[in-house]
Amino acid sequence: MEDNIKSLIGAAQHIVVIQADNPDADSLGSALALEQILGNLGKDITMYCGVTMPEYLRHLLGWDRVVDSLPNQFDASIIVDASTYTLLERLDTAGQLSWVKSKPCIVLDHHATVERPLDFTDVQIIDGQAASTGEIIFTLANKLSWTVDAVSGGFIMSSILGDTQGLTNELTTAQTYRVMAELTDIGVNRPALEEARREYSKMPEKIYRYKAVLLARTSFTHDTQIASVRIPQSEIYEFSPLYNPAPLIQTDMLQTRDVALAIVFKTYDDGRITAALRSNSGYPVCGKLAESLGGGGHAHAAGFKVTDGRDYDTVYNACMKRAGELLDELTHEIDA
Ligand SMILES: [Mn+2]
Repeated sequence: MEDNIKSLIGAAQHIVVIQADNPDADSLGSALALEQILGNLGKDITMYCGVTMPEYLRHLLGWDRVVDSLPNQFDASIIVDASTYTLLERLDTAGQLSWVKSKPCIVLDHHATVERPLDFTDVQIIDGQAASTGEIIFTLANKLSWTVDAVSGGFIMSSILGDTQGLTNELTTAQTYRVMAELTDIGVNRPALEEARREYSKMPEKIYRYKAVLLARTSFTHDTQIASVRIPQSEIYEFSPLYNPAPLIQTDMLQTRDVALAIVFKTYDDGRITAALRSNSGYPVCGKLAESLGGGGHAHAAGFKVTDGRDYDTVYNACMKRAGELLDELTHEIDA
């Protein structure tokens, strides 16, 4: 597998590194690390993502070199942190997925099970044990004797810290700590990375005051097990460009005693309703709840979108009813 990658990269001069339509610190850190590592080998690298890099990722210097259209000419591509068609819709819609398909393509990912897996690529390294795609790149670089310097190492460490939420979640393994130690040895400074990240995620005063409004508006229902809030379109337009309102309060909701599930509804003037669902460990209800309303996701993080004209009260009541049932089922399982 590594030998295939070595020969594909060796034969290519201009390589496109592709992020899926949900960029995060892992995908961007992986793209920037590959840009640095392969750039040092004399390759020309273009970083692509169909979606604009969100504000909170802009501490990763070089984010502004990511473009949203493929170059006319390239020799090979590397897709990072994704291995599904579902997350490459922008590329498909732009009519450019066929360009990717017509040339050698490498996938580096750590999502073990995905819907609609990519089936046209030449080599795939999909390691479900790796905490992040950055960790896979570090291992690959060592095997192929590609030099990881403090710059590319910093991007790799950022990708690991992003997906493991600072080495705190279950993705973190002993190997993750080993990679962190080796990155530290080559000069990567974690405190400096953390400081840069904090600086870029600071909120403006206007958002600080808006957070108080959302906290006051939060309802606690179902014996305080469910925290929820509604954000209307006027507020989305006013505040979203400065800060994403859901993460602004969802963490605090989940840090409130007895709360199992945190729901942020957004309602739009055209009737569209969306909901972001997050739950505490021990309450794996988000995916099922989202599915019951036509959405999807993971056990502890999911979402849904309603566009069929049902009004807010109807959707809210259906969501709360199903959420209550799912939480009660869990409680009963624990009792039994
Ligand atoms: Mn990842």
